[in-house]
Amino acid sequence: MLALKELTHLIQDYTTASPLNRLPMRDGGPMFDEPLVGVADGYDPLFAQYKTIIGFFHLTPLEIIQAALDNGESTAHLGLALRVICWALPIAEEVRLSNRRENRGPSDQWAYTRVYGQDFNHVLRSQVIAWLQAAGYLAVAPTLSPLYTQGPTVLEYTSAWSERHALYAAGLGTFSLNDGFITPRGMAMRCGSVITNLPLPVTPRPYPNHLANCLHFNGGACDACIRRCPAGAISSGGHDKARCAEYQERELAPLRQRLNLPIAGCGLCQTGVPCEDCIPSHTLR
Ligand code: B12
Ligand code: SF4
Ligand code: SF4
Repeated sequence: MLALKELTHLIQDYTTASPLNRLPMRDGGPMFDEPLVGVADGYDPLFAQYKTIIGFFHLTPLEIIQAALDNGESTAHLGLALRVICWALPIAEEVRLSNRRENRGPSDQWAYTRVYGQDFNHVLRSQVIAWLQAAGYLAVAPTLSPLYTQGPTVLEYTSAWSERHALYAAGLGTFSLNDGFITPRGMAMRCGSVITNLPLPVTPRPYPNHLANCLHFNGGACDACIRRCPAGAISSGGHDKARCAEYQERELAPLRQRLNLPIAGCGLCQTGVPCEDCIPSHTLR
């Protein structure tokens, strides 16, 4: 049986070695450092709560894996276990440093990581599925499932499977003032997940609440991301998603055209801030 340690090494080694995890520039370095890996119990009551916290359209791991089985088959196929394998891909230093220097929109490296990094993340999802299936287990990546939707078809600026909420369940970090997810390797990261019936040990959730890693909520009086946001989309009241999305759509159009990218993300609130590459409360103690 595939053990968690073995699977973690497979994910980490694959990320480190993959030529797809490289910036598409001359002598381009890696987009992501070695990933963090965690495992949530697919039956954790949190997933049912997400139907209230996020919306009724948000799917549970059981709903996703059931839909992947032939219609009418029972969940006896699952055996006793239902697990959500989650990872965070910390954005590499070169990319983060380049974005730190910007103040109106992303660096070229950050913009490439949004698109090519997400392509790599999809390849990693498929690879994790292949390893699990080769070991004889069921495996589905929620965001590759036909059930997955995002944007106006569910509710504007949300989705039927929030990767960050899965990571929260797996103990990989917490949310923050600006909505970004802060892992032990910081907020500058992309993330993914795969649901399986491989009975892996569930990783502990060490954080007292869903905002614990953000200095703003634990005595640090931090407003760094408020000051970093060129759109004025972050305030002490939180993150204005519409303002953030509209800014990216409107102001990043010339950059998208110049780099020939279908989409670009600004990410200034994720770089040049105390939570960029660590849990800030821990470093300030
Ligand atoms: C829609 C979307 C957007 C929208 C809305 C973002 C949002 N905050 O939801 C827009 C276009 C604005 C956006 C922008 C960006 N995005 Co985006 N986006 C998504 C997408 C497709 C879905 C997000 C979703 O479903 N959200 C659900 C809502 C409900 O989440 P929420 O409002 O943040 O959650 C709050 C509540 O749940 C609340 N809460 C209240 N009570 C409770 C109780 C409990 C127990 C818990 C757990 C939570 C909770 O806490 C949360 C924070 O306030 C995901 C991919 C995916 N499928 O997950 C990527 C994703 C969230 N985006 C990502 C990134 C990188 C970005 C950008 C940095 C752009 C870029 N690439 O440079 C910016 C960052 C903006 C920001 N400050 O958040 C990453 C996250 C990285 C990170 N460190 O958090 C994701 C996960 C993509 C990926 N696969 O890695 N994005
Ligand atoms: S910059 Fe400060 S306030 Fe903003 S998310 Fe990070 S720790 Fe929280
Ligand atoms: S909130 Fe949106 S617009 Fe503001 S810095 Fe973050 S990604 Fe950029």
